[in-house]
Amino acid sequence: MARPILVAAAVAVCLALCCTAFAQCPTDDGAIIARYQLDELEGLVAHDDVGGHDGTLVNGPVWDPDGGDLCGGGALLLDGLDDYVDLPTGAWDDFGPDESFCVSCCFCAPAVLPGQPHIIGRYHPSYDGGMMSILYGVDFETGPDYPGHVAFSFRTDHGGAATYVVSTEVYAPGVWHSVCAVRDRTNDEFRLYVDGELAAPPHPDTFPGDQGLTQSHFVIGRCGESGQGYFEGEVDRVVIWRGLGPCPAEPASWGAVKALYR
Ligand SMILES: [Ca+2]
Ligand SMILES: [Ca+2]
Repeated sequence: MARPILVAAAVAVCLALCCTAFAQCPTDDGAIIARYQLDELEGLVAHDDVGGHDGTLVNGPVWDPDGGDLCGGGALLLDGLDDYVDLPTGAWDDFGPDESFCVSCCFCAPAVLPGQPHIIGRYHPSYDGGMMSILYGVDFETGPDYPGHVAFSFRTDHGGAATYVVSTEVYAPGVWHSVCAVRDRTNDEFRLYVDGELAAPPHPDTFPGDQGLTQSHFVIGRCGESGQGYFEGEVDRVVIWRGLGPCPAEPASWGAVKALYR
């Protein structure tokens, strides 16, 4: 009985706080292969206005035409229980072993979330084809937890452990944040940007050069096909780039990264 009230409260918090919050939105530099503005008013389709790889709403996400940050035009509210958006399977989002890619999104959570909430997830139960995630909070099975931190995790199916790039800082709930997660195979490093700034030191990419990111597919709001790690809150403007997107590698251009956000 209390759930609709909580969801309504979450919307109210986001609406009250997010519109006045500092917020940035990635621009469209680079080779975008999919872009979800999440501006729909109704229905079960999240349209990809670049690549046509439309997503499907599952288990009742709610369109919020008045939501969204400076990306504007509305956002999608996920309940943190079972809501997600399934993006299409297929080769459209496969990345070769030496191919760079970038995934960005905007999010606003009603609170610091427990567990391992996935804003973006990509995971196949067999681990075949690798995995990646953008997380608002990390709960490691062993070792310290990082509630309220933003993290980027990645692995191929080579059998080793996943790499986690965890933000140095905690990012407050109730306000919008933008995230860019980059696998840079030119410089062999992973980079994580939050609100237009490098959020952690670049992490070496030591995965073997014979495996990329294949088979699994992107999902908004949970850990890929695992049915775990649901995100609660609003998500806006999910963009997937082939290449470095708006996040070039050279330290001298990190200021330019911020300039690329509006
Ligand atoms: Ca939007
Ligand atoms: Ca639901």
